[in-house]
Amino acid sequence: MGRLIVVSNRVQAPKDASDSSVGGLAMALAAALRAYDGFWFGWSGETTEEFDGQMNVEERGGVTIKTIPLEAQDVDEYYNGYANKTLWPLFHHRIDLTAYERSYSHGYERTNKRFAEVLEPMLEPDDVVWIHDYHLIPLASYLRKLGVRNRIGFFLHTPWPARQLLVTLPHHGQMVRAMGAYDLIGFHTEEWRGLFCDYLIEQAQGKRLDSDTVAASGEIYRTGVFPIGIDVEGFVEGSHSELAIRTLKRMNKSGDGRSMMVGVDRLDYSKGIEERLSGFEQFLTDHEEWRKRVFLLQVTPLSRDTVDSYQDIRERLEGLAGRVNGQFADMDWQPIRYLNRTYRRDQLAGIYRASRVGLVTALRDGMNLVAKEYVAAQNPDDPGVLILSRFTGAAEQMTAALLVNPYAREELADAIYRALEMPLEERIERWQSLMDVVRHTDIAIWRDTFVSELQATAVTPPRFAASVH
Ligand code: GDG
Repeated sequence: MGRLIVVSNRVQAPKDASDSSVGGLAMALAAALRAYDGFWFGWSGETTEEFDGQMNVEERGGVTIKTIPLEAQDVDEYYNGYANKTLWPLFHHRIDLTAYERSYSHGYERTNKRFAEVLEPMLEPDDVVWIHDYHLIPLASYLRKLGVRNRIGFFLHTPWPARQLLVTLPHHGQMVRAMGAYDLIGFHTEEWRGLFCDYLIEQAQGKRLDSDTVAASGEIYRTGVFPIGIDVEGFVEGSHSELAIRTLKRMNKSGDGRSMMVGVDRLDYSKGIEERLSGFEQFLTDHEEWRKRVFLLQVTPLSRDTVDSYQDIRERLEGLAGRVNGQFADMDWQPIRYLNRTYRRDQLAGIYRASRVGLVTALRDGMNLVAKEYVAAQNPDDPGVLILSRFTGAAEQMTAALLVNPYAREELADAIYRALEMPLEERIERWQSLMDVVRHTDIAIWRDTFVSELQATAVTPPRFAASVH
């Protein structure tokens, strides 16, 4: 195949193969770009007064990165606005937090159009273009209008919302029609794909052509399910690194024989951290015998902290953690260690391995990689137990976890009790089955399957250029 061109809002290429400052996704895409000799295009993260067409080009760890700055108004309306205040909450079923501002949608279209105008002249006829995530949904439609005929694929990292919620978005029809410009649209799960097809069939009077394909509004939508995974070997190796072992020892020492539970999430209202703390509070209320014998380490790096709803959730979490600690702590024990900081990947692996229970209680999550990392970091002879929300994409595959409804405080409390009391034999059995899933859906499989399916699609006929307005 020709070159692979990856496009995402932010570009996070690693310095080299051992760079642990970036996530597994960035590592995997960088590896693909090295193999296919393409480049990675996106926003530099910088703001400029007026965009003058100037692009930054650099080589990082064998990958070519091409980025552009955005004007302050674009950052405000496209990134903070439409992406993070409109689409993110809507796609996570939070229409109560969704902002429907016309200026945001204009900024979103304007920025996508700009991305297309900068990208188009750099494309060669055999290039395959892979666009990522909700920031860039209409990008292919703008590329088609500029005459691009290359194969273009899209992967959504978030859930797709239920039709009844999506119709609250002004111009939802226009957004979905623009997706007809893609040759392949990928989701993490059958559930998200099903909701997308349901919209096409019920709302846009579409016709199912086969299990993957729907015709609607004069377009053909080819969909696929590609569950993302982690770099399993890298993570397992990381969990044996010197730093991980040191971290494990440090945690065991500071735990002083108590069982540790862990939560690792960006500070985001979709991650169900409040519900998790409430479930833990309920557990401590129900099981006096466990007080002082267990604690929860909640690692929560701040994210999107210029957005109001993120400041609100931050305040609520601080209040809740303080309240639970105030109520239950003693001079030599505190039930919740709540941290707003990040750790290196190997340190995280050590923390996961030291934890008797991993808590993933998202209220809605495209996949959730923490669930997979937690499993990969465990000691096979004495593994911890994963408690996993039914509302994550990961729950579709990781059925050997203790699956919970995080909205139900008492159910969560019961699951914590069950996890802490679980006999070794059952822990090993569940872990083996989870580890099989994690291994069989790793990040390289995800990436290669998507790229080869995209490559195998028929070349887009020039229909789209005329049909989008
Ligand atoms: C989106 C979708 C989908 C967290 N704290 C630290 C740290 N992290 C890393 C974790 C994990 C990653 O961040 C978070 O990934 P998730 O998948 O859990 O969630 P999102 O950030 O919301 O990701 C999600 C994903 O895209 C991929 O498609 O699964 O559903 O929302 O890798 O380890 N990493 C380090 N230090 C930290 O303190 N190094």
